[in-house]
Amino acid sequence: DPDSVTDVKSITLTSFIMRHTRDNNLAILMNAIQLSCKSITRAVRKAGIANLYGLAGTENSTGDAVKKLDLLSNEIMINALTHSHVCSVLVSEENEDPIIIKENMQGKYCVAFDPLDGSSNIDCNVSTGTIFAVYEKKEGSVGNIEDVMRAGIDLKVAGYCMYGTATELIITFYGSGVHRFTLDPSLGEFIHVASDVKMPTEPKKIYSCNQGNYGGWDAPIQRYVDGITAGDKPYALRYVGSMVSDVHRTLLYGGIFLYPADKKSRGGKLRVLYEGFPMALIIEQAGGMASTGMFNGSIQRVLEIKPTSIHDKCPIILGTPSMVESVLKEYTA
Ligand code: P6P
Repeated sequence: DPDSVTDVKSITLTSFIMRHTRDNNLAILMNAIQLSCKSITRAVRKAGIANLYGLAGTENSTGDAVKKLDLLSNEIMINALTHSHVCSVLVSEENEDPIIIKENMQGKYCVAFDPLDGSSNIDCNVSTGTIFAVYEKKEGSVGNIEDVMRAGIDLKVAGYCMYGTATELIITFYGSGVHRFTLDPSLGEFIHVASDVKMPTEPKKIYSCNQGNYGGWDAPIQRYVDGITAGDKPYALRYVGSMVSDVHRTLLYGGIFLYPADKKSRGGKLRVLYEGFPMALIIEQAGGMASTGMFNGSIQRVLEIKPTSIHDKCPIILGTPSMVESVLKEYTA
């Protein structure tokens, strides 16, 4: 694992990884991931011109059948990770079944990812992102689903790339803090911006949720939102509808992001392996908190959930610890 970082400003992600990672395989993995993010950035940013918007099956100017951006992003990720020769199991939001890499191309990592989260927003140019979570294969495993049916506390690496005004990459190595990089398109390099990123101790009073679902939430969640929007100094509501954007703002400004369970879906909407776990690890490593609220009969830390299938869902309440705790207190009120 990377040792604690000192002042490493203005170096690239590649040199950051090489300087701080004793493990050559991790360096190769992070290069495959950053290459994917650069390729997806390019696809996302030229979508309008290259007629990549919209549904699969449309044709571009040369008559080629173009893929929907999220299918293209998925292929980019799968190809880069497969040809890195350091992965054995891949789980993608776009693939029903896990991808087991061929024996002669296997390596020690298992990666769960959402190649283009929030892609329903792409047609109106709202920011989207790639989310990834990395386990090491279990001792002696030949690479199978059991390598990823594990709690989030077993993760080695987690991160996301946000395709916003700038392309930003947030990466955490479990136990070594959160690091922030911004893509310099003229160099094609992710430039190191900050290490050991921490949530602000003076958080902005922002809550982030789909208020439209209020009617289906459990009463404690409704009571919490009623409380923070009452009186003469209510919280501000900020909701992009792209998890990467809403979590990135919460990480940097403070506040709380909630996607609770509701009457229709008791597990909420967000996926454990490639949304809940990576975002929870990043927020916790930055000094925040990530809980499920009441879920399957108990209030759980997101990272301690034991997934039973690769597309499991879980409710998520994450952000500034005092705010998350205020939600949990409503369950015992
Ligand atoms: P809703 C995007 O579709 C996504 O998976 C997350 O990125 C986002 O946080 C959530 O769903 C938005 O869901 O129901 O509010 O549209």
